[in-house]
Amino acid sequence: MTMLKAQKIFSLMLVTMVLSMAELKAQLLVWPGDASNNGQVTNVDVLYLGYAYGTSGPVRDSVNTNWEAQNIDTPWNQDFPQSPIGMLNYAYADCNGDGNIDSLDFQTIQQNYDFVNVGVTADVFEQGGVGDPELSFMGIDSVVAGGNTMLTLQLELTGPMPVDFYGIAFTVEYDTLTVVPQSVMFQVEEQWINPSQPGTQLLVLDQDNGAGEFDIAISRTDQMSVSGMGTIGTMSLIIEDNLFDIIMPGTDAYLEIKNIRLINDGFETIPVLGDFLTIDLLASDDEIPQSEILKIFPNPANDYIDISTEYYPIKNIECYNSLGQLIFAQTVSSYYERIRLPGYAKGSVILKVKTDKEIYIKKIIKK
Ligand SMILES: [Ca+2]
Ligand SMILES: [Ca+2]
Repeated sequence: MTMLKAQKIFSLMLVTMVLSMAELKAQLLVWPGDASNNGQVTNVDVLYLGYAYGTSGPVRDSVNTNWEAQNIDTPWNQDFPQSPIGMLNYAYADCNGDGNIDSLDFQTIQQNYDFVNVGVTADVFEQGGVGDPELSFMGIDSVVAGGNTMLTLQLELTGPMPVDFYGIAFTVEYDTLTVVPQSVMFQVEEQWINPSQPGTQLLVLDQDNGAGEFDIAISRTDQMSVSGMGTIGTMSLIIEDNLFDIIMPGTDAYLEIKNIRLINDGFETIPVLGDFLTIDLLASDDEIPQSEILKIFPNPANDYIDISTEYYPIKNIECYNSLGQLIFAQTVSSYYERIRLPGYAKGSVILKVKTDKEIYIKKIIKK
C-alpha cells in the first residue's frame, strides 16, 4: 500500500467516523412535540404518542418543552415498530422529558404545533383505492340565526368491512374565500371509537392553520384497536353571509379530506380513501339561475318553486327564512320536486338542496 493510498483510506475513515458521530448525535436529539422525529410537529405525532401512551422510561436531562434540541442521554428500551425515517425510540414521544408518555406530552404537541426544525421529512400518507375504507362527508342540518350560514357535516368512516381502529390523523382542506377563517370546529364521536372503558383517555386534536387547512387527530391510548366503522365526528363551519349577494353564478366552495393516516394497534397503516364536497353558491338575482346540474325556478316566485337536478337525485330540501330559522324541510328521492310557498312571508328565503354529492345554497325571493 502506498503512503498516498493509506492516507486516503485514513481520511475516508475519519470522514466516516465524523459522519456516523453526527448521525449518532442527530438520533439523540428530541424536539419537544415532534414525536415522529421528522422535523415538524403535526397531527401525525399524536399517533406516535397514542401508540406509546402510558409507558415509562429514563427521565431526560432537560425536563422542558422549549422548541429547541433536547438531548436524550439514555434511550428507552422500546422502539416504534416502523418509521419512514428509520428506527425510532420511544424517547421521542416523551415530549416534555419527564420519563412518562402521557397527557402532558399531548399538551406539548398542542403547544408546539406546526413548529418546524431544519430538514423536515414530510409525513408519509398512503392513498387508498377501490375496496379500501373511505372517510367522507355526510349531511348538513342547521343554519344559525343572525346571518352567517353554518354547515354541519358528519365525517363517516365506511368500508366493505369493519376496520381495526387505533388512531387516525387527517386534514380537511377548505376554501378560504367562502368559509369564514377560524370558523371550523370538530367534535369527536366516541361511541364506537372509545366504547365504555372507564379511565381510558382518548386523544383528540384539532388545529386550524388559518390558511384553509384544518388538521384532526384521534388516538386511543390503551394499545388495543376497536373494530368498527361509522361517524368519527362532527365538523361545523360557517359560510360567509355576504357571499349570497356578491358572488358570481357558478361559484362554489369546496372541502376536501386528505392526508389520511389510519393505524391499528400494531402501528400498521390502513389505506383510506378521502373525499371532497362541493357546495355551490348561486348568486341571487332576478334571472332564472341555472347551474350545470341544478335548476331552481321561477325566481322570484309566487306560489311554488320547481327544483330539478340532472346527474344526482335530490335527497333533501330545506328552506330558511331571513332570520335563519328552518321553515320547511323535506326528504326527497327524485330528480324533480315542486315546493309550495303560499303561507310564506314576502322576502328572501334561503333554499338548501342536497344531492348525493353536493349541497346547493340559493337565495330566492318570495313575491
Ligand atoms: Ca412530527
Ligand atoms: Ca412526558
